[in-house]
Amino acid sequence: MRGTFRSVSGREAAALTGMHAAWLPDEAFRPLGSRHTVVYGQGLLVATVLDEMAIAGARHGGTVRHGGSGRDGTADGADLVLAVASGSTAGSGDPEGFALARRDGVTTLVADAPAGLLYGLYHLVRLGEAAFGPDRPMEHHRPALRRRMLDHWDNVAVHPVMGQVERGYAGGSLFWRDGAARGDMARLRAYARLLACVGVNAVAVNNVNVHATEAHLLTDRLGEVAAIAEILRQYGIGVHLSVSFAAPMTVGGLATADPLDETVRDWWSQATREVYRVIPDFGGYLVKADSEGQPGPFGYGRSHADGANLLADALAPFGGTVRWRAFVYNHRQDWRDRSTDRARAAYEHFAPLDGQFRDNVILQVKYGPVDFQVREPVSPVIAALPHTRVAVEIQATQEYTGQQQHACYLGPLWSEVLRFRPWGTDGIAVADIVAGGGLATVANAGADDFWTGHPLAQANLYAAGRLAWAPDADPLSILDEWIEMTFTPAGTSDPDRLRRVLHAVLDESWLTYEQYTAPLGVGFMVRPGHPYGPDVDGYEYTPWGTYHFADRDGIGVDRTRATGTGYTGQYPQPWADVYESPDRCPDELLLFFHHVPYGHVLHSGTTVIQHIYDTHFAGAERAAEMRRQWSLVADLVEADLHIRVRERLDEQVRSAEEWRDQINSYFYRKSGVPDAGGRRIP
Ligand code: GCV
Repeated sequence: MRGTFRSVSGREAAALTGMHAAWLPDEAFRPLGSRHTVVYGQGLLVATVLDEMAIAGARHGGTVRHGGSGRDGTADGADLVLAVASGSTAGSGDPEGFALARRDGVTTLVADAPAGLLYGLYHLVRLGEAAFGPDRPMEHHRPALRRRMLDHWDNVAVHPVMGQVERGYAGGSLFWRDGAARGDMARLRAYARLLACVGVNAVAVNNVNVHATEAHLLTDRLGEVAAIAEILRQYGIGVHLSVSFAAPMTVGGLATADPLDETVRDWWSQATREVYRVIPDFGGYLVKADSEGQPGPFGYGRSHADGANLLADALAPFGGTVRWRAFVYNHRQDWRDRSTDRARAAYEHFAPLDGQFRDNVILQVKYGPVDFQVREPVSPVIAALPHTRVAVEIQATQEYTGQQQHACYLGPLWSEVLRFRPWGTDGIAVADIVAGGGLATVANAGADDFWTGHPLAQANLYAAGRLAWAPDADPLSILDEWIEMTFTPAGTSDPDRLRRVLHAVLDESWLTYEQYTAPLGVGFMVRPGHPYGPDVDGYEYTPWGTYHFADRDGIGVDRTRATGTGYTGQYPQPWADVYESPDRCPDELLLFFHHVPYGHVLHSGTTVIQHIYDTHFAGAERAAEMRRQWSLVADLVEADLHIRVRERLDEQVRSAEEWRDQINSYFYRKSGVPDAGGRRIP
């Protein structure tokens, strides 16, 4: 018996015209699709596995047979067995895990539950022919992080300032268009499949800034969310909604949203009951409260624990989770006020609340204390709430890292964050702390034909999923995987050249971006509002709390306990002392923690001012070299993809030169110190 072909109906295929494959092109399925496969198990996700295999088989000459619900039959001449084994011979002990072995010419993948079978299938695709070579001893696989989420900052109605997708650089939204559901289910399915392939199991379908239209997704527009859930469910992905704390008033007509008010508690209970009636496997709520103008419990003199617990209590009977964001700070700061430090805010708000949150609350913390900069220290909040489930939030949408105009592979940055050990080398890593809360990634995909605007930005989406599954994976190996799964180099006339060039463009692109933008962890220096391109003083005299304090003598923010804002004291040892000391502080974070003279000598042996000049000249040169490299593969990738990347690299080179010249000129004029290399500074 074959699975029903749900994946491609004629109408849906037509809707996909013009869209480019991301990872998982047809070719990637050849090794599996040319085999004789038997699938055991039942349920929605097993049907998805059967679909995948049936389509691959039809394309590549193999066969697929559904062997029934239990694995009591034999392989029966099959050379690939995919089985859900209840009672677990798989032994991964995890509904998302699987075991894999090869013996006597048969590759066998066994999962405890259907989700594991689906993830195992994509694992086999990644292995390709290697899954069908010599015998393989049994290997067990399971995700390190339970919750692997994508947060879409998509608006339903086009926002007058932020547009269809807040900080979106990939065309429109995959979910919404001009106030209505987009309704492009074929594309949604294709997207869900890409996400399942990298292990994503949760998606929030609307922006954390919940505007008037979007507030109704919770109530009278719930059906539109259910339609999305219907597709995502087929790939093991649970739908979440961003909700407004003021919903009881704005959509419920109550006079208050006070979390301790009984009518408010009843309202949330009723609304949530209805959500689960319509979407029984609904994941939960995501909340941005008391932040950048969003309503929250402070308005009623209540704490964030009161606020989060209100929603947690409404969700608990149904097994749902509330993800409460820790991104809370005063965005109306007086720049003259040197006692307020935005970096301190999240810790000050949330650390004292440890132990007060319900079990189904996850505190979602941005990886750095400020805002997704190219370089920040890891947020001390992650280590400050031992009795609270914590998730770390990263940003695939490149708001501050080149807005998908610049190639900037962020896998190495995220890997550093996940491996960071807040208590020093003998302590546990961030990835261990967030094992239960997980990784939440602000999404970077949209309605763009290449999914992510810059086709190479797909690598960030891919890496976000894979790092959530395996936080200790080498980000460059993940890049290898993405290259193989996306470009199938073996099918081109020069696989090695293609692989080499993609690595040459992407491997160090994060560090290159860091080189030509704000130096040594000081951050920002971008145009206010959109924040693209250089503007050294753009944020300096604004209320946003993001300052560099450059004057004629030096630069940087003194966040020490001895003479500064005291932020270093939010870290446990050894970091509290390492960051406190300008001599021990890592070079790349020096200006985040210290205000130093331009002549301060870094560990690298160069002065701060010379470092600024050197890195900015080098960064712009490296951008030019990325463009040169890309020109070497015009014959190896699709023409329109090559052109799109080339255009973006042209912009990257232009922008990097602009950054170089503005930053170098600014600091030359401030300091009066000439470049030791005698290079031209305009
Ligand atoms: C969704 C930054 C962005 C905002 C974003 C906010 C957040 O400030 O510029 O667009 O709002 O982060 O993470 O909530």
